[in-house]
Amino acid sequence: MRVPTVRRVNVVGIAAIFAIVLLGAACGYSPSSNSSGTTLQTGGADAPLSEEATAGQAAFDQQCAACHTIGGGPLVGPDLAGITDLRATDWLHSWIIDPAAFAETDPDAEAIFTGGMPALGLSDAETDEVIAYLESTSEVEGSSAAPEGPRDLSAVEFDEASEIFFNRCAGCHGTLRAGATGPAIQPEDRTLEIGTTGIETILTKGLPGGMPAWGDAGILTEGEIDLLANFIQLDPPTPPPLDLTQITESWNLVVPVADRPTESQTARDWEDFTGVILRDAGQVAIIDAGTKETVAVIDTGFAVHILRSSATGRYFIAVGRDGRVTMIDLWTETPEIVAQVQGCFDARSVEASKVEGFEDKYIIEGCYWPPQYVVFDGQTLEPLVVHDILSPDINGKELDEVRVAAIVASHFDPVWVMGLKESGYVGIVDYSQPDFPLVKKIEADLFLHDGGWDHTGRYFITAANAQNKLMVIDVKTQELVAGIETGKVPHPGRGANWQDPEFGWVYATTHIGEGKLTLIGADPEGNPEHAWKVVREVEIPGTGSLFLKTHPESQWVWMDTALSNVEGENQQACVYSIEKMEMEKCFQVADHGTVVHFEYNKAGDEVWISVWDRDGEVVIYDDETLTEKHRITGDWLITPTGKFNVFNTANDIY
Ligand code: DHE
Repeated sequence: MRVPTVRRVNVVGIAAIFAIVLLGAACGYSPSSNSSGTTLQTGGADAPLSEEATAGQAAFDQQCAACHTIGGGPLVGPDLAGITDLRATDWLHSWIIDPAAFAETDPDAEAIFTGGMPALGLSDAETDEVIAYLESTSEVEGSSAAPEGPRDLSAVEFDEASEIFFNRCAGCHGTLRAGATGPAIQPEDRTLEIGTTGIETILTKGLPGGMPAWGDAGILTEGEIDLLANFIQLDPPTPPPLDLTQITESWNLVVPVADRPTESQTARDWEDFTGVILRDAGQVAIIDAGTKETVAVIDTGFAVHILRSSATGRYFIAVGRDGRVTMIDLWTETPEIVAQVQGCFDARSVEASKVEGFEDKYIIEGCYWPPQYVVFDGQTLEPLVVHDILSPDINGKELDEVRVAAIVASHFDPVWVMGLKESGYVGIVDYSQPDFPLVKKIEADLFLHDGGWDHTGRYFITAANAQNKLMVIDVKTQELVAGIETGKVPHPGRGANWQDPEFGWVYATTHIGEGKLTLIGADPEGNPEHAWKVVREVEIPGTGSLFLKTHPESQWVWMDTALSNVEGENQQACVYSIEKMEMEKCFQVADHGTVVHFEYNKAGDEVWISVWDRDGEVVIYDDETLTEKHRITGDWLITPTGKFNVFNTANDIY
């Protein structure tokens, strides 16, 4: 029997982050279940199992045991002891094959379907084997003990657990655990009901829908899992605020402007430098895309997330998960840090002022925590202002946490445009006004995440990924123009723009939750009948992708299959042909790690790809022939993720 495999993460973060998106859809958690226990048991009948039941047991252990026990009490899903006495075989079959679809046709299924249990992808035969195994356990009695609640944590343990939560969980579940990309995991609505054993099992084994197996992957120790399992059943600590005075205290002007060169000191083409994030090393490598030489490896701080370029390209600005912003000067002989500051405790986005007259003048940082944005001087990072962004969401629901997601800078107006994740608004900050106010909040949809410009730079397109939509904002008129369903959890990165032979200009995204490239018409003037509608859907192997990229000079669109749950499939890249309007090919980039994120060189004739692993690589392909041209390796190349070419990033070429 073929049992679909659940790939385990091997680098900190990958599915750790994105696939966790699907955690909410991972298991059939039945809140009405009242039988519970403390021991994890996945079987129990003494009689020898039939061949069918034996195969079913293997499938159960692999696909179901993270959520269900048989006689051990509920985990995320109910204890399945005696389930075959309760439900007919046909009923169970339909439920296991696709609970959501079954719930639409069967009232009993509808009554218990919480949206939690996913279709596991089992064939009819495999499903029958699982049912045969469940039948073989029909003598086992369910446990009725109450879930084991949390133990008291000492102050030291609580602090340690808070830190683990912040590093591993807060990105998806929110600092206050109210959910966003992942589901809410607050004590009252989830974790107390699951109990310590259940949570430990989930943290160790992951969930079929994508929650990473932190324990099995060797990322969290048993001790850390114990701490975390108890911690998330206790009320979350209120994270501290960070005001302008504190931010200013963190400011370190390493090289004053007067001491910096007034023209470039390097003989290299610094506009063709590519910054490579070395995520777990807390570093950024600067590589000369022309010679492929590593020009500098710079310590920037904890889990650097992205780089952006100042308008002229002279400065790289890095932002890390610790909220630290680092400014790197590329005009010195060797690139070096000229200023650093911490505007948030947790952050993912940073951007520069880009409109004419404001080049290299200001920098904005969007915080995950506290709910605020901070504006800095664009030469020194001196903090200028902090603005609170906490507000009710677009439906009027009061919130305790609103995170700044993607930020883009207009090339036409002195504004930054940013997704306000939990509240579902897109905010517009006018940096030509004193005090850098949030001048407009446009209703979009909930849980805004990443996004970028259309080919004209007039429309900001951002994923409301919990709604499976791309939202289109006309930044000129400051209005929402469309919300388009594209597939399961769209994840455009900044997206990709090109001219489709049939539909003219399009913008595209791949998806975290399914193997699909979706193109939407993005030419409201030339092709109004197709504008902001899905015009093409192309299947990608695997079950999820993170990033895609193209270039005005290219005839290809590159994308990863990083979230595939098929062994090895996460190590390939796929290339879509713009001319042929179909997938050209997918091929293996590495035999280790996870292949992720694409960037072009300045000329647009090479594509750079990261192999995200402790033994990381950056693999460079000739964009015309699609053949490998160069492979950068080395002990220092630890967990490369995002790559940002100076010219392309400063000019928003994607
Ligand atoms: Fe990212 C962009 C948030 C996990 C690599 N990521 C972004 C942006 C946001 C974001 C809001 C858009 C920034 C902008 O344009 O201003 N990312 C988050 C998360 O909340 C999430 C899901 C969980 C977390 O805890 O961080 C997350 N991101 C990841 C990863 O696991 C990745 C693959 C590796 C890493 O760094 O941890 C990752 N994110 C990236 C990259 C970009 C990015 C490379 C920029 C793409 C681009 O081409 O611009």
